Amino acid sequence: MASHPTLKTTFAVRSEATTHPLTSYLLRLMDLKASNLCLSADVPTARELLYLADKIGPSIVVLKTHYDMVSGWDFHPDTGTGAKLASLARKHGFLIFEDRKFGDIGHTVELQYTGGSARIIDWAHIVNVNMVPGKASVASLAQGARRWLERYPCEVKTSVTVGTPTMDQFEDAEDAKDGEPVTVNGNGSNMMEKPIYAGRNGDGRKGSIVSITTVTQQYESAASPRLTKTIAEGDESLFPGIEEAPLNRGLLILAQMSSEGNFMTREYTQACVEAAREHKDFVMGFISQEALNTQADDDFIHMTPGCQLPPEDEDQQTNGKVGGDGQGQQYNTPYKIIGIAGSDIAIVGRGILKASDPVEEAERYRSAAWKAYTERLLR
Ligand code: S5P
Repeated sequence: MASHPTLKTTFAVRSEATTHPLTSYLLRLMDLKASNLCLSADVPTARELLYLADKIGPSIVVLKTHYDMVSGWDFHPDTGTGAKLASLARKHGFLIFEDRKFGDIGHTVELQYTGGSARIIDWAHIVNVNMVPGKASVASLAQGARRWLERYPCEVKTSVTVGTPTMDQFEDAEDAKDGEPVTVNGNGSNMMEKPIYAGRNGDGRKGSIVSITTVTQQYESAASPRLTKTIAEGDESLFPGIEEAPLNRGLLILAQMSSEGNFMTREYTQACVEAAREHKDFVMGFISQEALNTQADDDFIHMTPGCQLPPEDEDQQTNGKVGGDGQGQQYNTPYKIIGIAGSDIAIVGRGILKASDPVEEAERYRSAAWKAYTERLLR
């Protein structure tokens, strides 16, 4: 690991220096939560994923998903699993990183990122790319994110609810014909109600309303105050002390891997760094095993998987390597990854997920990774 000023600079100061809005936000979140931990939530069902995100959310700054290993994933854009994760992310203050490792030609990866049933870009703040096909995949993902952001201000969010009417709705709908829409609200959102009557009385007057279908259309602007508003105290659905994450999306380039005998050469890693420098407005940094900032103005963030702690009574400092999983995965301690190799965020999956108390274990990892960072600053 080459020596670089970012290794000795606090996350708070780095958050002010970086030009990437999402990197800046993440660094502030890290400082606020005293956490540089990412949970790799590799669980088989959507129910477990949402449960873990809610329970472990307070300890982490990034939640990493593999949506394609999750059964029961609900693809509904407004009420599905992605949307639910996004609301837990707002509640606990973490970013969602879909570990999709896009690895195809540019045109294909752009469509995989922005389209399909999963519509990854809608709910994942961060994704990553396996750059083996070449730098064009990075350029195409950047283009996809740019186009998505440009479309966003005009996007109409439509939600439909069906329910029994309230007194107000009853009065509003009094004069309407059966099934005919009535506009009842015009302040920025359009709300249309279609009253359905049980039948007509003998005198030609309408019978009682049995259901009201409410169609709400909201136009969310990128310049909306939602983005700059500091979260009001007492609102439990929003993490206090910081505004909501910006809409800007971010990319991590898979520059090095944790698996034994992988084929990522030094030349490949160097090409990843060059691609990152060419797309600084979109690339946040790397999935790597060490810090890769070398030029004076490099301010990339590094996230490192292959992380486990030895059992509680063992000294992690004398034991940088902690074995593997028998399937090629290799593990190092947070001390080695953050303190020695200079990475910023430790990614932990089974080390936490397989513990008898994953919530408590996540705190043990958070505290070890944070200690490794604070000690690195002083060393
Ligand atoms: O080099 C890598 C890159 C990644 S993103 N090695 C990895 O293990 N990962 C991912 O990190 C992997 O796909 C898995 O989701 C997680 C590690 O999980 P763990 O259970 O071994 O901690």
